[in-house]
Amino acid sequence: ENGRQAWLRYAPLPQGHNTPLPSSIIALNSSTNSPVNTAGQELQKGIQGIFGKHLSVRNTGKETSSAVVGTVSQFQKAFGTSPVKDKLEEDGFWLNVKGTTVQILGQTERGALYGAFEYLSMLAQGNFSNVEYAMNPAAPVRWINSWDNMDGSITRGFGGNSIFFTDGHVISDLTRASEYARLLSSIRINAVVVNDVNANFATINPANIQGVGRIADVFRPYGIQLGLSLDFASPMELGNLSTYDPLDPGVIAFWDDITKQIYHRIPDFAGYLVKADSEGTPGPLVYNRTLADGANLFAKAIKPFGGIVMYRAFVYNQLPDEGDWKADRANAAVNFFQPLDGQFDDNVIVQIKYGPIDFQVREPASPLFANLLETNTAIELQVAQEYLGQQCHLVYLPPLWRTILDFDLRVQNQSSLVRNVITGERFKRPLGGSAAVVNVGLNDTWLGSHLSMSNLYAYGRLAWDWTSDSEEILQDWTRLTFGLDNTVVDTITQMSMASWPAYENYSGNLGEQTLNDILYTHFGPNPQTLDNTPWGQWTRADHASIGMDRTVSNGTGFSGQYPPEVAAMYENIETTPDNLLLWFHHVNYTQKLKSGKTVIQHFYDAHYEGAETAQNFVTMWQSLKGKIDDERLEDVLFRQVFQAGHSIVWRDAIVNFYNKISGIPDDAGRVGHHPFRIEAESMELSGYQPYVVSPFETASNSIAIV
Ligand code: BDP
Repeated sequence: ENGRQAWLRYAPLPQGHNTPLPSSIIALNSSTNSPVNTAGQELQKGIQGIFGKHLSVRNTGKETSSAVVGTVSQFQKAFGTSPVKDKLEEDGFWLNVKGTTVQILGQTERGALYGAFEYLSMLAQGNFSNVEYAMNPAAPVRWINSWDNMDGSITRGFGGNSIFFTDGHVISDLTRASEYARLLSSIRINAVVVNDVNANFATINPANIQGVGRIADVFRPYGIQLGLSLDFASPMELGNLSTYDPLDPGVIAFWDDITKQIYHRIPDFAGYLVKADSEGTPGPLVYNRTLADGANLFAKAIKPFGGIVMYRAFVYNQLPDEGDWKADRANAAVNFFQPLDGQFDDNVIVQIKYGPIDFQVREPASPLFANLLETNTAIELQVAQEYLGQQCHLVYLPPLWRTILDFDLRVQNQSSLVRNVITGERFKRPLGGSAAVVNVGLNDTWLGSHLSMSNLYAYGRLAWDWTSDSEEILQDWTRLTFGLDNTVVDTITQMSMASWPAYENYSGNLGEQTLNDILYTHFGPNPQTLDNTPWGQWTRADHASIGMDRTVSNGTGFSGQYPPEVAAMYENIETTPDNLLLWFHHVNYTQKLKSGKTVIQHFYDAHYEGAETAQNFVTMWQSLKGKIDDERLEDVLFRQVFQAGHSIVWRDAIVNFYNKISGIPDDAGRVGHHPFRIEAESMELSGYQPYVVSPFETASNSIAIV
């Protein structure tokens, strides 16, 4: 149990079973690249694992007492009629289980494969009910963005090196890429962009197009399409042109040609992802062209082949000269993109990070979702826990994601939930959906942590249906990953559901963002970097007050980017929810919250509470000994012990910091007092000297030993 099978273990059921099973599998397409063929193999493998029963896979036969998998039209051809009563959309499927007769039919082959995984997921969880239903996706784009680099490293990768690249080319053994595709198809992901958004032009040289073509080949049987991130300056770097101006005929011809080469090798290529004019990447603004000019350049090249362009809204330049309190990076996306609404081609989707800054522990929903009414949009989430403990901390993310996706932006004073915007439903857009940054690597656990895999599983389930319940998804995942024992399911549920609030409590409260090291690691506490970096993630804390005034009346004007009802809510301290108070307002540490506590006392209490919850995770996890395999038990325990310790590092650094700059004591007398702690400098030291550290909050009493 090293985790490599993730949630597709097909472990034998604990008490055996006596439910009659189909006596054979009929897969209505047997060509090796076909997802229906894959579905047949997967059914065989799953039933073998779960029940120890070997079923043969055929491509014709008698329907009764068989599990038949195929498309609706393949079924009609084979059996004369279709049993499907509901409308199926692209990628949708129909599952009909009547005792030993099972029909799994997709609108497309990919949908049929999804249906097979759905049936297997039921069986693996011991659910033998008769069912009959159709399922359709919330949106056509359910993508993953890998931030893998050609040298084999992964940007913000915490689970080993790339499963796709090494040394400037595609790796020869693509076994892991194929296993990854299997996992992803079981959660109904339909495309993976394989290279980092900070793209390398070499990815699209002729040899590498052949290489990524091999990745597409191993993805294809699982219904996963391949996408690529582009370097906007490739016409210069790779094509030897003197410009990359998006309106230049030579540049247009360059991209037409590259696109042709890609489709020649990968006929089902999904599309491009573009990060331009952002954090130093080249883009159309260099030539005084608009971001729409940039996006449409690729859209036109790829349109004849049916591909799409995901153009990222993560573009910002509002970095202040010192003292410029109006500057606010949060304003950038709307400032850049809103004036271009209606100018993007129909096969462009603007891909928007969930909040206006950058994957922080708490952000308001990006107001850009409310400002693009004639443009396709998608939400960008991050399974990679870049700012959220980097897979060394348990942080179950769906509750955070749902907070954003369920937020009502009240565009034109009508219900406008973010999830209904991105699916295209609210503004009647033809395309939309989501992308998640996922950092799987060569580690057997994929993400470096067994428990973090619940985030990947849940992302797929939510991208298919944003109304799915975070806790139910988690419980399905737990049963599939760790077995059916109720104590195991309850314990992992309790830990996971408490984990995002705990992390927020010990890492940064009241909309302050994650107070971590923003300059380099994005990991441990470093509250001072937030106001001393060029990245624009500010707390604006001084000795008396804290928070960033983003009101229209006094601040940066950000709150005015929301439609009137929401803008009015955030403009006013009284109506701003406590958990975003310091995101929108600059207040005294003594400001009273709705809870009745002061801001500073809330900081102290929350940090102690969050760290205490993380301590409890250790004992909760230890209680599972004997109920799950030792290998994964020990591996997770190691991480939980780390999290417990690191949460104390977090707690003490942040409370010491605010205690010192505000000078306001903790009502409960905890800050600075650690009755059970033996300070290193108080010990008898041999060969060590006390040392005053800087920044002061990184050691208790500011003293370490060296
Ligand atoms: C930041 C990451 C950086 C990414 C950037 C992005 O630290 O590595 O390139 O986001 O999303 O959070 O483009």
